Amino acid sequence: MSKKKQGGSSDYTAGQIQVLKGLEAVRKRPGMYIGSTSARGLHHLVYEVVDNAIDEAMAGFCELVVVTIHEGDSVTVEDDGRGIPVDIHPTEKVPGVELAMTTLHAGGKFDKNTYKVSGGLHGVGVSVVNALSESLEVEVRREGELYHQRFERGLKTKDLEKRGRAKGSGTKVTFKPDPQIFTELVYNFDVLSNRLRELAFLNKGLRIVIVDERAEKPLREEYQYEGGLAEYVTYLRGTRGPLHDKVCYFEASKPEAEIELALQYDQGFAENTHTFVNNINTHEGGTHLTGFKAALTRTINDYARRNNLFKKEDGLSGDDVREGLTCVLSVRVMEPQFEGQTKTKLGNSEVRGAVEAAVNEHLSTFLDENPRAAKNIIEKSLQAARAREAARKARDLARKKSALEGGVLPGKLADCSISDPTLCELYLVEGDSAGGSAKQGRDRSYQAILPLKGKILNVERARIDKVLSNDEIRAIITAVGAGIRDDFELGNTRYHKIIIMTDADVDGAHIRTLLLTFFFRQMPELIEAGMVYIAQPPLYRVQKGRQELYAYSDDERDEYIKRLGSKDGEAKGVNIQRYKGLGEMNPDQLWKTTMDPDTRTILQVQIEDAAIASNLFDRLMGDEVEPRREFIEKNARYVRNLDV
Ligand code: 28G
Repeated sequence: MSKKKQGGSSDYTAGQIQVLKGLEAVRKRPGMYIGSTSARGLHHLVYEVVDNAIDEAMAGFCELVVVTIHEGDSVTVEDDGRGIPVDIHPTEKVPGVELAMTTLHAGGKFDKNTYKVSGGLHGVGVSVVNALSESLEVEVRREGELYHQRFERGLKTKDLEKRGRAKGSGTKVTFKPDPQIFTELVYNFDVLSNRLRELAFLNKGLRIVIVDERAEKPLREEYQYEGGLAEYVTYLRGTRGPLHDKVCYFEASKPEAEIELALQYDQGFAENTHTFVNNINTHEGGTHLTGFKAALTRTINDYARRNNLFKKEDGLSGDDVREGLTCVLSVRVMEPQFEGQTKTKLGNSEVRGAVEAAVNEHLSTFLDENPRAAKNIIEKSLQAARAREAARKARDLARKKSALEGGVLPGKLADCSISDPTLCELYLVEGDSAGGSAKQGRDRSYQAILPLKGKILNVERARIDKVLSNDEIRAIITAVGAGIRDDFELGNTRYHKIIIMTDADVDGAHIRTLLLTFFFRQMPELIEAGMVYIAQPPLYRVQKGRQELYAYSDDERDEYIKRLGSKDGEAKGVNIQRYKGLGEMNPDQLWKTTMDPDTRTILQVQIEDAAIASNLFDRLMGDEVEPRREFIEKNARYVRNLDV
C-alpha cells in the first residue's frame, strides 16, 4: 500500500479493506496463525492475549494479570497496565485500540526496544484472537475514562465509546472462541494454570491470578514469585533432597541477550533442565542451552582441578555434571530465531557465547563462595562418572549378548506377522489378563501385544544400570528394537505406533505416567516423531436388549441411558456396566472399543505432555504411598487430556 495520503474517506475505506483481508486470511487458515484449531489452538488464544499483558509488565507498567474462565468457556484477561492507547491514529484515522484489535502484527514487530516474540506461534497479535472469536469485547481504563468496544469475528459492531469514569488504568479483553473455527471449545483449567504459573516464575514479582467460574465452587489460584527462577527451581526439585541449601542464581545483561539462571543439585539421578526464550519453553534447546552446558562442564572441572578435588586421571563429562541437576535458564533476545520441528529451538548463534561467558563467571563465583556446595557437587559428579563407566561396561556386555538390540524378542511379546514398521502397532497392556484379551481380540497381522506385569520401574529415581536390569523395561526396549538414549535409532523402530493401554483407574494412570516418563527419558525421539499414543478404553457399557453403546465419559453415559431408556420414558431395562479394568472386557469388546482403527480413539502424546507428566511425577513423588495416590488422582485428568 502506498504511504502517500489520499484524503479522508478513501483512507478509511482502504483501512477497512485491509482489515477485511487480514481477518479473512486468519479465518481461512487459522492453523497458520495459532498452530491448530483443536484444544491446543484454543488455549493459544489465551496465551496470545496474556502475552500482551506480560509485555506491559516487562515494560514496567503492570503488576497484576487476572485470567477468568467463564461459564460457557469465554475468557477474560485483565491487566493494570497503562491501557491500550485510545487516541486516533494519525494516518489510519481509527483509535489505537481498534487498530490493535483489527490489524495483523500491529505494533511490536518493528519495535526493537521490546522483547517481542516474532517466531513460533506466540506474538501473532491480539487481532488473531479477535478474528477467531465469535465475539470480543475490550475495555480500556485511561486518564480517568472507561472505553469500550465490541467485535464479532474480528469486525467491529460499534465504534469505540466512552462508558463513564474509571479509576486507575488497564486493559480488559473478553473473548468467546468461535465454534465455526475450533473443534474443541472447552478450556482445561490445569493446562492454563500450569502455563500461568510458569509465566509467574519467569516474570519475577508479577502477580497472576486465574479464576475458573465454571465449577459449582469457583476455583481461584494466585501466583507470585519474588524469587523468580530461584523459586522455580525449588518448586521443580520438589521432594528430592538437595545437595546444597542455597540455589545458585544470577541475572546478567549482555548486548546479545538478557540472561537469568537458577540451578540446584539434588540426590536424584535425572537431569531437569528447562530453557526459555522470551518466555517460550524451548523444548528442543538451542544455542543458549549449548552455551550453558559448555560452561557448566568447564567451570566444574576447572574448580575441581584448582582445588585439588580430582585424582590425576579424573575428569567429568557433561552427563556427569548434570546428574541430579535441576536448572532453569531464561533468556530474552531481541530477534529470536526459532528452529526445529516444533519451532522450539533457539538458533541465534551469538547467544551461545553470551550465555557461556555469563555462566562461567557467575557459577565459578558461586562455587568459590560456597565451598561445601562445590565439594558435594563434585563428589556427586565423580560418583556419576564411575556409575557411567560401570554401566558402559555392563551395556557392552549386554550388547554382545545382543539382548537389547535385534535378535531375541521378549518371550511375552505376541508379535504381529507383517514386518513393515510403518504399518505395525505395539500395544503395551497393563496386566496379563487384559494382555490375554488383547492378544485374542487384535488383528494379528499388524498389531503386537506386550503385556506388562505390575508397576514398571520409575526411571527418574534410578541410575541407568538399574534401569537396564529391570525385566519389564528390557522387554519394551527389545520389542521397540531401536536402542535407548544416545544409541537410539529412530529408523530401527519395529512399530510406528506404540500404544499405551492401561485401566481407566488410578493404578492405570500411574502405570501410564511411568511409561511416559520412561519414553521421555530413554527414547524422546519416539515421542517427538509422534509415535507414542494412549489408548482410550470406554468407561461404561450401556445396554438394553440387543442395543449396546460404549461411553467414554460420565456425560456420554447419561446421554446413552436417556437414548436407550427414552421409549419407556425412563431408564427401565437399561443395563449399565462400569469397566473397572480392561480385564473386564472380552476380546471382542476390547477390539471394538479400543483397538479397531475404525472405531477407536487414540491420543497422540506430545513431548510437552511427556515432559510435564515426568516432571510433575518426579516432583511430587515422595516414597510414601498416600500423597502419591492423591497426586495421581488429581493429575489423572491432566494426563488423560493429551491433545493439549
Ligand atoms: C488485558 C488483555 C491483554 C496492553 C498496553 C499498553 C500500551 C500498548 C498495550 O501500546 C501500542 C506500540 C508501541 C507505543 C503503550 C500504553 C504505551 C503507552 C501502551 C493487554 C504504543 C500498544 N500507553 N497494554 N499496548 N504501542 N495490555 N492486555 O493487551 O509504541 S496492550
